[in-house]
Amino acid sequence: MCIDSLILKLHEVNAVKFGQYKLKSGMMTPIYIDLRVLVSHPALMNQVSSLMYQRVEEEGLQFDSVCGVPYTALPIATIICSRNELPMLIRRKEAKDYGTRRMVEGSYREGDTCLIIEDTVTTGSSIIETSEVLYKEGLKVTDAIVLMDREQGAPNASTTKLPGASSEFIVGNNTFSPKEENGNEAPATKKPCVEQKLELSYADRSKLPNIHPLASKLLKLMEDKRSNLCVSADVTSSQELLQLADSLGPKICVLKTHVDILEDYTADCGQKLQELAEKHNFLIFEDRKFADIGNTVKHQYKGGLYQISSWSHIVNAHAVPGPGVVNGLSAVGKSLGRGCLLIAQMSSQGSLATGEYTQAVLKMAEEQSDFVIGFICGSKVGTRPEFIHMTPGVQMQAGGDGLGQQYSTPEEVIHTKASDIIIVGRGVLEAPDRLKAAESYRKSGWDAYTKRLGPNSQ
Ligand code: 5BU
Repeated sequence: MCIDSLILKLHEVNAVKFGQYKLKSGMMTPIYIDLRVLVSHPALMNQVSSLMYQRVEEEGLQFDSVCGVPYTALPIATIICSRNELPMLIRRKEAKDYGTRRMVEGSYREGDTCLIIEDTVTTGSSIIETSEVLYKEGLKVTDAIVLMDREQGAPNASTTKLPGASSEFIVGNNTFSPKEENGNEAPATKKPCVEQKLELSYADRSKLPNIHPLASKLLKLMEDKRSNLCVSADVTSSQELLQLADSLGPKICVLKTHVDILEDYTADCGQKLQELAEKHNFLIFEDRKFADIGNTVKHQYKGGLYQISSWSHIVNAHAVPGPGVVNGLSAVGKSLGRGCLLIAQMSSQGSLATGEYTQAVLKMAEEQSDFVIGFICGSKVGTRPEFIHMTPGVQMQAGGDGLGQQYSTPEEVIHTKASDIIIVGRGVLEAPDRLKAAESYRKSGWDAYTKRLGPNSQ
């Protein structure tokens, strides 16, 4: 079967429609593609699977196993593997919680190669995400076969390798110009090879068209200062806090505070913190963890003793109350250019913020991305490169503190778990030389980031 007749069939079952549609990213597209309905049309499923496998054979692709990007491509991969007796792997979709739950099911050995099957690509982010998960399990992803490419790739797309790939990333795909609604036949085209940048740098991400201005500013200053270190300044005197901010300022991208543990807070402290943030080009993040109804958090954010919104660029919130908590904070902070991190996971042992809860937090963030700039999490949980992932529970040695805190190393957090920013408290505060410790955390975090970007990074 040729690609033209397949498209007509997809059109018949409403898997492909033509018109003007808005994508989740806000981008407009003339083609609406939703291949999730395919599972209800077994003959079409078989045809799609055959066509995709035909392409695998034409390209002469070599691999040890096949992995479908969940969920839509999963049954397609299953059919391909069943018919051709190929070993398959299943990538778990749920975000990885703290701990060591397996993210890839099936039998494989370190260094095995894997072919990815995907139904539709817009920016390629889900392929990248799946290949990152496989890579972290020791697998090499060399190729991906995609049924449809919208050709609306991420900005600044350029060549790079999949993590662990032994050859350039080849998406063997069939792009097409649809038969237009006016009946004019537009020729179907075949495009054998698309190369996409898989890991955007902080600088690339700061320039994304839909990024929140505060997230953009943060990513830019991280690149400029070569720092993905946030120091958690958990001290109890204002003087010590300001002195820390001034001495560690050049090393950090964010200074995190718990203003309510200060014994002597006055408005002057907030003012001086802001001046130091300007002087050393970092952002202030008050780790307030708002978790009440919208109307209450509005007051807690703006008023009271601390007037947090007047001096803190970033705050965070639990998603437990529902979207109202973000609406309340946004009512105060949005016009001030502030941003909020949603707590998607916590570093403490036995945390309830896992699995479906984490997924619900991601959804809430997507729906409120005019104020939410990212997440507190243990590992990268969302795929939108506009969101910033910040991870607490970081020390040079993995372990714990006896009160439930669990530590991972900067390398694990930034390289293995693909988070963006390490949050370090006692690792710096309890060191004999805080400045030296901050520099060594900055360097570890930055080295892990450049390693993650790989040899093709600018
Ligand atoms: P530590 O000294 O590096 O363990 O300090 C970690 C800081 O991060 C501390 O201020 C905590 O309140 C904060 N934190 C955390 O540890 N884990 C979480 O999940 C969140 C915040 Br949210």
